[in-house]
Amino acid sequence: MFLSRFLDHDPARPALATSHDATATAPSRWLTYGDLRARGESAAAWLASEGVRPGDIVAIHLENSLDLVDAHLGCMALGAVRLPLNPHYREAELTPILEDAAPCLVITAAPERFPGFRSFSGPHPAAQDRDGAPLHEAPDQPTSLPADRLWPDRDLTALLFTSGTTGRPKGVPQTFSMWGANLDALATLWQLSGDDCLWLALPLFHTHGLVLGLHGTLLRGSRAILRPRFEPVLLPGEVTHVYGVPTWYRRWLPVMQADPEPFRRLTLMVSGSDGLDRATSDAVYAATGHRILERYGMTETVMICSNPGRGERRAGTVGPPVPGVSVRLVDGEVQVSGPSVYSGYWGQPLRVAESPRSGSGAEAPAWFSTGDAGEWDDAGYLRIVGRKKELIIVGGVNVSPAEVEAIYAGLPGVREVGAVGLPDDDLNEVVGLAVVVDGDVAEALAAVRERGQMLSGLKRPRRVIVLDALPRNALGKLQRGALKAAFPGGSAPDAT
Ligand code: MCA
Ligand code: AMP
Repeated sequence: MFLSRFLDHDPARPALATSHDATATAPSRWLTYGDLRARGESAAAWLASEGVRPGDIVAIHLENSLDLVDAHLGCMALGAVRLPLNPHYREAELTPILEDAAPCLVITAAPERFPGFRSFSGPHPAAQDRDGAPLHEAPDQPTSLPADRLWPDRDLTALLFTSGTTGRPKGVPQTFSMWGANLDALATLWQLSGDDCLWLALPLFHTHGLVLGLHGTLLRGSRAILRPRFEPVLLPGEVTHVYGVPTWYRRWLPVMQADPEPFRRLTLMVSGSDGLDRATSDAVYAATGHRILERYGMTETVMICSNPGRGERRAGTVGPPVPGVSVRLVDGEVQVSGPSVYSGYWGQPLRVAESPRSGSGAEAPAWFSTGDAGEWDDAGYLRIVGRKKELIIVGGVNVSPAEVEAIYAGLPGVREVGAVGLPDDDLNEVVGLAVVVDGDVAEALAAVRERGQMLSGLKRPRRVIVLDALPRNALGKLQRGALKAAFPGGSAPDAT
């Protein structure tokens, strides 16, 4: 159903452009739906020739690019399960994911980073250069599979790893059925149409970019301009929609204020993945006349709540529940149920089987606890007021304090460390690290700095302080609120 809707679009319809030129006013070439289908089938033939079978897990370790899209389409056409990997990740961050998911193949531009894995670095037969011209012909490669082996109807389509609070990332199986109803509900709520053109600079290894951005576009038959990464540039005239994180809008603000026209003519600006501050929302509104649409979701649930496309958007709230999703607050914690909620972490027992069911009867929902603290306003819009889970969100990227702390375990000269999120005007939060030193402070701090290189940039501590001891309660549990307050300019103690 999900795939057939993509396959049924008019093959001549423009679908995707990749733009590497930040100043380009319009993409030089659009790939059509027919092109994407052909590229997917060609990539599937290549994957099959590499021994990949339907249901196998294929890791995709590439920056946003046409190669990346080809890899996704190829897996979809063959029925393989995609494992998107964050190319910023260092070895220590990739290892647990590779151990848990055990992909049969890694598609990467850096095969030396995957010793022990069968990886592929060159362009496969469908790969093309930046302007869409073929990079090479591969007459020896099979270029097609029989039609009955293509685009199989398999529900499990991707594994997205998300920061676990234990420090070990957890794989969330993603199914087309989780995505379908949710994306359709959002399309109605946001008044999306096949004529939209999305500026897609979100990384395609998260739900936000992959599911809402790429798959939302392909499902509706609209268009996207894929960018390698976010830069606060003026938008090409064709763009109608932007999905971004709060950091983007703050970085864009001076550009919008200097030249608001390209932003005024947009139809929709969406912010999610973290809370958007009122000042940025108001400043964007003043500059462009657009009230940014805030919505709230998770890898485990797709989108939970959203402000409407038409109707009142309330800044500082994430809106009412998305149609089809049930949301309740239990002791202030947001809980969710519905068809878009995942059914269990990869390699762990099914969540439904172990969750207490509320109500009675087989139809009663199993509620998923998000770890986010919320409250309803008088119009039934949800406000996210904090987190009950130990999580730091840096520029929309989740960072588990436990994962950061584990990196420093056993470091000579360092007795213990504690990681917290500190407020940041650009990234919302950055990681702060408190260190208890054994011996020479300068040496210990140099070692801490060096060890930090084992983490990707956004997870790396930006502020480091030395303390005599970490604040702990009588049971020895780290008091993260008190630890935050120990940083100069740190925030007051909170629930974490
Ligand atoms: C950049 N770095 C990263 C990432 N991006 N590290 C880990 N993960 C990343 N995603 C590293 C770079 O390698 C660099 O390291 C350092 O951070 C600073 O890079 P810089 O180029 O300055 O960063 P940037 O390009 O300015 O990126 C910041 C950004 C971008 C614009 C905020 O990360 C971004 O677009 N984030 C969106 C994230 C997102 O899509 N989140 C959705 C997940 P070094 O110093 O070593 O060079 S949440 C989700 O999906 C749920 C469902 C939801 O609700 O949306
Ligand atoms: P992830 O696990 O990467 O999908 O991140 C999901 C988490 O991001 C949620 O549990 C929230 O803590 C946070 N989040 C997503 N959207 C919002 C939002 N609009 N406001 C506040 N937090 C958000």
